[in-house]
Amino acid sequence: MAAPPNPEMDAYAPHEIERQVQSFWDENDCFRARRDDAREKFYCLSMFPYPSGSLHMGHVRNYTIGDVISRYQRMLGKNVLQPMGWDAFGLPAENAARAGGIAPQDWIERNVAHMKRQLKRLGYGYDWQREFATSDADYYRWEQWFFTQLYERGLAYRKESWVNWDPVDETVLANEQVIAGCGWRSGARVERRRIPQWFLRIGAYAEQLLGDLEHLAAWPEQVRCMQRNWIGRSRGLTIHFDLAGRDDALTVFTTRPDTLMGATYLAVAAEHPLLEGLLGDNPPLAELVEECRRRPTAEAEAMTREKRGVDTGLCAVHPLSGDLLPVWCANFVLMEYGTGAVMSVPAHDQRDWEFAHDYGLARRQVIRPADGAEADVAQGAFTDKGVLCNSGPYDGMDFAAAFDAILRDLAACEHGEECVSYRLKDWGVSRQRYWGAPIPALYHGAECRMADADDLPVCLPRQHGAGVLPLSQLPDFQDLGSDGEGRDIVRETDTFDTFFESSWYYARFAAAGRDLPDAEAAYWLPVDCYVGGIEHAVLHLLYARFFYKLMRDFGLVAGDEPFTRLLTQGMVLKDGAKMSKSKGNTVDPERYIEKYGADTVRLFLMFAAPPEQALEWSDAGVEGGFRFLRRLWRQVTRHCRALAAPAPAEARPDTAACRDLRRRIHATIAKVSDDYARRHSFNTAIAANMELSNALARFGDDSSEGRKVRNEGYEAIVKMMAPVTPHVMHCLWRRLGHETPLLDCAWPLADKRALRSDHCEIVVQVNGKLRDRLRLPDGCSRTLIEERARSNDKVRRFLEGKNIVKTIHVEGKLVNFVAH
Ligand code: ANZ
Repeated sequence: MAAPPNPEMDAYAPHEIERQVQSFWDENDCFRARRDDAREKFYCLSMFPYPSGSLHMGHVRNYTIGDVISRYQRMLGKNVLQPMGWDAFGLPAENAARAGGIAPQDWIERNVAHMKRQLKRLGYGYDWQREFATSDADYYRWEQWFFTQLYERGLAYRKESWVNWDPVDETVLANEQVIAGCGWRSGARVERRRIPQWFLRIGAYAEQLLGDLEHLAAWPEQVRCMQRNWIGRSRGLTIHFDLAGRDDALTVFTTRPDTLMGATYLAVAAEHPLLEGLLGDNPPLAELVEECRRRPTAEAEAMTREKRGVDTGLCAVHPLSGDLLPVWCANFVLMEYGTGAVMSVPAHDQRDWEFAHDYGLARRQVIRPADGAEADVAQGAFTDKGVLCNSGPYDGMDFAAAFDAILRDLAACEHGEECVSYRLKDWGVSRQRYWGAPIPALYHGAECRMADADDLPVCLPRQHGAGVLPLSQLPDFQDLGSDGEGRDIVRETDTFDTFFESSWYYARFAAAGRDLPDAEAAYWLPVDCYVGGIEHAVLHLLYARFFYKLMRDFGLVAGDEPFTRLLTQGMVLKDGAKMSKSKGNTVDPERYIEKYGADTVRLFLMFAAPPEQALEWSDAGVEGGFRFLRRLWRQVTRHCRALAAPAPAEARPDTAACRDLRRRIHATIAKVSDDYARRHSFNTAIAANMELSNALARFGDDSSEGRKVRNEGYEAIVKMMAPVTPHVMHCLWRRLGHETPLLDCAWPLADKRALRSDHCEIVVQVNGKLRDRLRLPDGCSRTLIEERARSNDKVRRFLEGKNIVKTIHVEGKLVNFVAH
């Protein structure tokens, strides 16, 4: 039964519609996700936002994609979970507090309230029962507990280490937060400092993190490749060089042991412990060490900076030739990689070549090109792998043979062994900030202990206003009196890197309680589809994978990987440039919602580009989206009104046109289903629906048969557009006479019989060239088809004066005349 036409509802009034439909969803608790072991689950997660103030268009795009996927999966009959929360810790809240005199907690709360209202206005189907902010003590309590467990098992440790220090933000920076020697936020020149820091042993999981990338078939190859490079596995040797006149040895790491006979000096990093006893007698060395201390370690910078070095005065003994090699300190050697020391082979490594050139050090060629050509190492290093020369017993060997032979000989004299090195460093999780989760360690004098489980959470003390201080400057937080043995108890004042919170939030969303393991989390995990920006390709996604493996090894979750499928959405551009606050080219989503409604904004974002590609913002495009919805609204309204009256008695159905239209409807269903399911190609799916709606508008048959087909068409469009523009489609579905909410309707299935045609199209070729197409009823004989093809005007011209020597006939498809 069609709903009675309501004159007031006749114009498309998006705001009114959206308000009503959202209250319907709220009142019926439509998005509450409940575990149901009998049903297949689908966990769709979009990267949760930092509550910085208000949503920008990038968020809106991200969350629309996630919502469309969630609603589509629900129509496929799956039990869907789509949660949302807030990544609330981090510097901006602290900075805002300083600038605005407001407590970080209050600033976050205010922003969360505003952004939540915006998300609701956009109609996203989130299970808000599961909402949390990572700054809730109730949230970080569990991760503090987990950290104590990692510590017990040696997977978290404390070590003095060099850090990049931002003197303005007064914080340690990760290498990738140092850009051209300056802090990424403050722009201040970064300094080097040595302080005790907490680390997680991600290095112990490097091999698994690398190997399991191969199983992530539904991740973009680009992201897997970036992770592979970031982990940076290198197979090589560690070689021990005895130091002349001393008892100790210097160990280097090399991936090119084939060049060992060409090593002419060794070089160590400025932070290498070997230098400690030498600085007093060597002022230039002390000066270089001091200079390096002031510079950040960012790898990219170390590669490009001017090469500087000082002779340490030490000599090393070549383990195979017995030659003495000078030991230098050089600013291009990184303490964090390999062993912090290298054997330098100027003839075959460009950095070594330049350094040797600048400091007048020897060069010795030991590799020549495999094709017999000459390499002029006086002009620059020859860095390819080739054939060994000037290398005594190894002459003539290729890289692989030399690797094995030299390894064998070094192993025999206990001067070397095989070694795999990773570029991936253990993850430094300490931050010297206020607005983060406190690290739950205590110091009894010099002894470090973890807080008892009963004493968790270690809560962040509340601070007000402009004077927000790091925890190390809050005596009340730190000083806990003394223990039974008379030692002072002092609390750790570092807080966790905020990547810590985002490494497991997906598991907390899935859980019924606050802690893992949890039966409900076991049901929902892993995330079936994770949607977010490519900028998280390395750090966040690597840490989250690492955490999942840790949790698995503690028996808290099952499986190896947290995210089965990853969808990285493209950027939103304005006039070709990334839309961003710093560029001042943002458009405010709220303004457009105000003007056109949320459905139009959602439609535009899904229509203007496929999810993975960049999307150019266009006011005309938004306007176009609105016009489409308004037109569809009118069409369906008109159609429903027509249905309310009996079909005119004189109207005879145009059977052929009805059949054509049905074919078109079902062909669209098949195409759109494929676009949604296989390719996430929502833009082409929407385009197909637009074309179908045009075809329906043109279809004039008002017989009862014609109305039936038209109705079938509109119902299909409404269902297929439901994930994208759920509010307006919800209402149109009602108007089409349905009680069951659209949200829970089954996705339409293409009727194979309707797809079948009673005509076929035959391509006609002469000598393989297309000359015409024939439309013929099914069931024509071969002879008749060939006869029609031959007598066709466009074909006849090309056959004139020629002999048909052969006719190739592919049934139902093609006729090709071979004629000379
Ligand atoms: C001798 C040699 C000869 C090297 C040659 C290269 C070419 P990947 O492959 O990226 O792992 N290296 C080792 N530790 C280093 C450190 N702490 N700082 C700077 N450089 C370091 O790089 C391994 C190569 O980088 C090693 O192999 C070493 O130089 C250098 F023709 O050893 B090679």
